[in-house]
Amino acid sequence: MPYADPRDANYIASANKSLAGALSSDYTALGAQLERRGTKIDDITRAVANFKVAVPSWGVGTGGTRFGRFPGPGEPRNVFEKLEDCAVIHKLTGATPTVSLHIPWDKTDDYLALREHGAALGLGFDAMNSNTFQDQVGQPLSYQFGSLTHTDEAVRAQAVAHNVECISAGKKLGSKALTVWIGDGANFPGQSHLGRAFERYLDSTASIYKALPEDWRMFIEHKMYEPAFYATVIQDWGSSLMAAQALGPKAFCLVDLGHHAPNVNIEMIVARLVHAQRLGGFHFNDSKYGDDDLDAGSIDPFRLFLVFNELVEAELARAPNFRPAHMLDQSHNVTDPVESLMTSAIELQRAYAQALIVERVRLHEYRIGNDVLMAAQTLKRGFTTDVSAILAQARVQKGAAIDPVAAYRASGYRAKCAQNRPGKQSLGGGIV
Ligand code: LRH
Ligand code: MN
Repeated sequence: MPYADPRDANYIASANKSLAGALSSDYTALGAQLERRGTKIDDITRAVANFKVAVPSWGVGTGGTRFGRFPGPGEPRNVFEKLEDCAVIHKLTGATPTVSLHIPWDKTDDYLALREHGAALGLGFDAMNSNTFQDQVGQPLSYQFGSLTHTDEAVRAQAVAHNVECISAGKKLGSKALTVWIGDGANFPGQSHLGRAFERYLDSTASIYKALPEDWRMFIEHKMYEPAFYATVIQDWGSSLMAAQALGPKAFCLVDLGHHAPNVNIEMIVARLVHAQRLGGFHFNDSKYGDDDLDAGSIDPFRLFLVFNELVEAELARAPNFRPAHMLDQSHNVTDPVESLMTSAIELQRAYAQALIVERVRLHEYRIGNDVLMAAQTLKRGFTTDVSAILAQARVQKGAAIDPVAAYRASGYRAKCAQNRPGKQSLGGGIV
């Protein structure tokens, strides 16, 4: 298969040629439709073009479950190759200029060289992710019974030191945030003292908080269950908010969409965290049952739209301290990770554009008048409007591809990687 670098601007321009005509007529038609609703399409396109979401470094390799992992061809073998794949995603979508690293999965002995490699690829670094949910080879103390909340002070100190190490790596990379997700919890009633475990969490994270540079933020990520199956120390947004408020103004709550029980009203949680001025950001993905880490917008796009509806309401209200960091956090077990991450970034832009075109003056009137049906219909009209032309136009304005997946497939990038990156056949379980 002939190969063309999908990151090359000329390649992208040539891939767009045959699609430009159709896009222009679709864009004009949608523009007329929105004009009748009092919305200027170019304003929406500009906002969508400014929308950014970080790619998880751990998402460009093939993911797995505890039952197994089926490595795909040409997987990245180290963080430098991961960045090359992330650059493909950004060049073809124009929406993912930063990468969120996970330590020690992305540990390297030369973070400045990594920063330069990223810069050469047009990439920066988003929140750093610490990992005290796995034991590393040669690690003195195990995290089997917890990390930041372990009953043994020495294990807690080891976990704190790891987080401080992530901050120093992030400083070299130009990152401005640390995401702390821990799996600490209990599998059986009686196994741990629920109150004291939380106090140990506050004590340990206070030490991490002290190590944060002035312009950094700390994102606390809650999760209902897994790997703990009875009680998780930071199980829900309430525990996360209590911790953020106890730690200080640099601590915020991060909402991973998959970390809630089915049918939990996540947009309501977002509205509350906006009100509390503690919404730090998101790990976007989708799920039907548990923390399935499926592609964003692939299972319940209406729920994603309702989350972005809250974000647009907060934006329009100029909510104080409102600067959410958007990140994807997905595991790609049966698709090409590059295709899934490109598609997911675009589904976030779709939800954002749909929320931006909602006729809010009309919606407000129906709400005040308790015209319930028309209020619901007016909101839903945003969701039922096909905004694909706006998303593609925003990509063109960023020098990206009108049809990223088609351009990616036609480039032969994956086949090239399969050639250049002889496979590593680690068939074990686990997400990476
Ligand atoms: C935990 C989580 C967390 C990451 C991990 C890869 O489920 O969402 O954000 O550290 O996935
Ligand atoms: Mn997550």
